[in-house]
Amino acid sequence: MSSALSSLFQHAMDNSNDEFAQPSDLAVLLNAIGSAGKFISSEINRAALRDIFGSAGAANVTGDEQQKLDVIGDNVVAEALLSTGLVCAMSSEENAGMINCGDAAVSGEYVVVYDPVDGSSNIDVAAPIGTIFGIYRRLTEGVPAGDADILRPGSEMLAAGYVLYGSSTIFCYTSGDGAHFFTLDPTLGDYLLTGESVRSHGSSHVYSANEGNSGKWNNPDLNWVEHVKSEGYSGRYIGALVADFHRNLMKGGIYAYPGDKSSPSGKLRLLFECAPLALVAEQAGGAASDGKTAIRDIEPDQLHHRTPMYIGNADEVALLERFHQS
Ligand code: AFP
Repeated sequence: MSSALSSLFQHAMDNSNDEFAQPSDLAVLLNAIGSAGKFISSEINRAALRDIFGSAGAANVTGDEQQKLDVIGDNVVAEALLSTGLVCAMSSEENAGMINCGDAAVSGEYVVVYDPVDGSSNIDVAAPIGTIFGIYRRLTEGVPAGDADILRPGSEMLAAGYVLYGSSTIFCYTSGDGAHFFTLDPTLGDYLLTGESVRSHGSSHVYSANEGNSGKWNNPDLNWVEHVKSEGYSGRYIGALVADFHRNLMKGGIYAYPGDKSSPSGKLRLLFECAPLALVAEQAGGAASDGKTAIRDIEPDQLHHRTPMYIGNADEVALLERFHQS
């Protein structure tokens, strides 16, 4: 059993299961992401001092302006994962196609999808951002991993989580047996257990949405938001999914990013953002839906597949779905 000061690595060693090729693989993969997270955390803390604020001067594949830290974070996570030799395929929000995994494309057992710096428009104003990841076991054998290994629903994910860079740095993971939280002790340089099998907070009448877009929303979402406001809900919107999600998990609430008249599939990316957080939400007793279908049941048709998402307290997600039923 984990003690109160269990490290991330030790905890992951104890939480492996038969779906991993080797008992230590989960710990090795999470340790790699955690190491990248420490580096990103340190870079963020000193971003203004090191002139790594602001735009990298290009847009990513889905048209979002890339920040310098998006590029740094993307490379750091990829390098950390490649160094494990366990990863046969990777894809991130910042890359159009799969990332080259070299020899491990044939021999590696795992596929990792990630958003290295979620909410990157928050960087320049020292507001919270995060890294999101999901891990699958590969399907193919003896050939370089390809689309069949990576274009899969979240229901097939073995593990997922995020690193939140806020007033402290939090590492969250699930391997299908609860959602566990660790806090980075900057003095020790280690993530220490601060919440095991955490349960999503009960409803506390909070919604997180970019209501500035409501002029383009469809009736189900307009009716829902009018309803929650008439019930006296509070609005809380940080503008970084990881931070909004984490806040609502701990304090109760629902995050909503609907599709709308100009973007029917919304903004969020299924593989890099939605499916991993949906697994965490479900493991904490919450839920995630596109309004009708559970997020983890959606089959991606491309790496950058977008979907509307409503995620958080299960009762709040069920209420939202009732507005989408007709
Ligand atoms: P980036 O990862 O490109 O910074 O996008 C962040 C994000 O996908 C998600 O974290 C936010 O909740 C959402 O965008 C904010 O979008 P709006 O600015 O449209 O509210």
